[in-house]
Amino acid sequence: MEKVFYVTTPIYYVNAEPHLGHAYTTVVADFLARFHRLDGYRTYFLTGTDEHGETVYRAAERAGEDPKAFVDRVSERFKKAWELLGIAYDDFIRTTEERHKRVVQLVLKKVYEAGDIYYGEYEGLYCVSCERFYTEKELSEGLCPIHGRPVERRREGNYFFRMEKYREWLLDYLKAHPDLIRPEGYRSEVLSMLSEPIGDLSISRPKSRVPWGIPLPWDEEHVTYVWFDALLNYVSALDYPDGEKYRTFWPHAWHLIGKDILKPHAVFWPTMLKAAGIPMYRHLNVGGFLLGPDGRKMSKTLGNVVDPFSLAERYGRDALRYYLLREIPYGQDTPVSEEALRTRYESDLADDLGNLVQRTRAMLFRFAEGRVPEPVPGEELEEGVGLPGRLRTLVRELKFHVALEEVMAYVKALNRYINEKRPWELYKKDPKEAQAVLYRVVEGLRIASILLTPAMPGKMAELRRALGLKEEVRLEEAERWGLALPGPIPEEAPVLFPKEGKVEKKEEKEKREPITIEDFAKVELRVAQVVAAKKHPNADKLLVLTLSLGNEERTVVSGIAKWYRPEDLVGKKVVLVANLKPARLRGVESQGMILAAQEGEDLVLVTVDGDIPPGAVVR
Ligand code: ME8
Repeated sequence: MEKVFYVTTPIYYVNAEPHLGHAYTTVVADFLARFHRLDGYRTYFLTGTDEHGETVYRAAERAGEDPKAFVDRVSERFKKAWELLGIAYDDFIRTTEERHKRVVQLVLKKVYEAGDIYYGEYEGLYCVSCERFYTEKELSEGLCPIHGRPVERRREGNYFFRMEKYREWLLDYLKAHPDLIRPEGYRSEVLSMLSEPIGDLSISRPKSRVPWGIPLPWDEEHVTYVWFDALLNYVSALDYPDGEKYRTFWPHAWHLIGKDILKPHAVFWPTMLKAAGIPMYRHLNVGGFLLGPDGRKMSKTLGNVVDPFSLAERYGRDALRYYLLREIPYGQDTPVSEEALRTRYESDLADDLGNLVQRTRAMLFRFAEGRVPEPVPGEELEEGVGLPGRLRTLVRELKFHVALEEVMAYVKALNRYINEKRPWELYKKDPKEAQAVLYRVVEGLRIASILLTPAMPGKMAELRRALGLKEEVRLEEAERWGLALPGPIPEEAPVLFPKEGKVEKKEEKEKREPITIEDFAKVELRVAQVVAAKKHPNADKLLVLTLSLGNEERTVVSGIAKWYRPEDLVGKKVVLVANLKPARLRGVESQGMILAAQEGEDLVLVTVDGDIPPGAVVR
């Protein structure tokens, strides 16, 4: 099989800022492009902006800008957004570019000369936001089904494309290619659209009303309808008709769209292709809607959009990408929220994956001299067997959320593997065996990191660096065991997915090496009674305590202000580390430290159960 892959996003209207809905489709496309590149495909990834048409023209008017200046500016915002999200497109097409206009005029001419375009009068119901006419039946309670806004009855002299002529052909094509439109539900929708006449398509607008567009080559008084113009971006960017890119990539085209633009892509576009003598695309992949906090489609018209810029800034681009891919079953409408993103971040990324890297590094330092140990044969975990192959299938079937779930199940299994093997105990009996366990974990992480690279390219490169693994990878390397080479790991590595407090705490729990009773005896613990407590003069988080040890008093500074009020402490019997070297904390000398137990955000002091005088030894 020829390994070539071409993926496109819709070209977005520049009438408003990019939001999370646009980001989603673009992230999916980038994920697919990266996945295929990693898998050795010759890959081409196209995105861009749709800059003609009435909506854009009016938006420019509202902004009080010249249309060209307006589209230049907003188009840049899309580029900026994609940069922020780590979108590695190969080309960004703008429909106002010469290379695009040329192709649109070429195709128009071809179809016109073939007799598939004619002039006529049109009357219909038009939604200005959608830039399209609706039939009575398509409206929802008389309103635009997408925007919920009134439609206008319009009568115009237009040129028409003989779309109906190709309906039977398209129906047959769809039946012969059951995987053309995916997921299945959208295919059925299209089949039912095609089960009755679709009519011809108006493909021009009078210049007098919409001056912002590509003129028809044979009639300068009309500009091309924005959809006939826009759809052609998918081939104009490849230098249709005789570009090398067109020949290479077009037969492998995967279009990604949202379900709002199903009809243009599933009906207009194939019939246009047919009329122009261009072969059909390979797949039309249809995503569902991201729903805003109000449960409605996130859209600029509805004003319920989530800003991808600020989410990427706060959680990191890779975490946002992961969230979108992991949370949303492709094709289905899914509510999205910052809260759900935070939950994924904390549980999947910080607790499972990030923590696994941290504890592995810590154990490599303790039990393997800070090195990746000698390779040992064989995967030991069921979850890891055949994983890359399964992933390939899932990704090609658009089941991204399941694919990521499977990799994360493997990560969880690696954590369990450590817990079961207990390298810290094993090390005492059989250091070699402890190192073998660690090698398997490093290998597991290497493999998981490759599989997660298309979703989180930056973080996974960081992960490999933290374990002394090579950063550049190929998918097939995830299918081979034992590629992690013995060698030192870096002394320092940033926490992959920092989470205030908790990540470090967990780490501390596991960092402890076994100690002897003599080691423990070095610590002098005593019961101490709080006789006075006040706020630290220079630090909000600290309290200054006066403790009685019976025949001696101590001043101790303690970071418990968040949990205890000074007045509630007086009289409490706590446990003091009495032989700790004194230290100055924000200008106050602390003569020891009191013990507290902490879990996440909760903290309680260790107190003494029963009657015993201050100064008593604790052991
Ligand atoms: O339709 N949920 O551009 P557009 C999921 N220019 N995806 C969403 C979304 C949401 N709430 N909101 C937007 C156009 N999208 C035309 C396309 S292509 C030749 C011309 C995504 O700016 C989704 O992919 O309105 C949808 O199809 C696309 O943005 C529409 O972008």
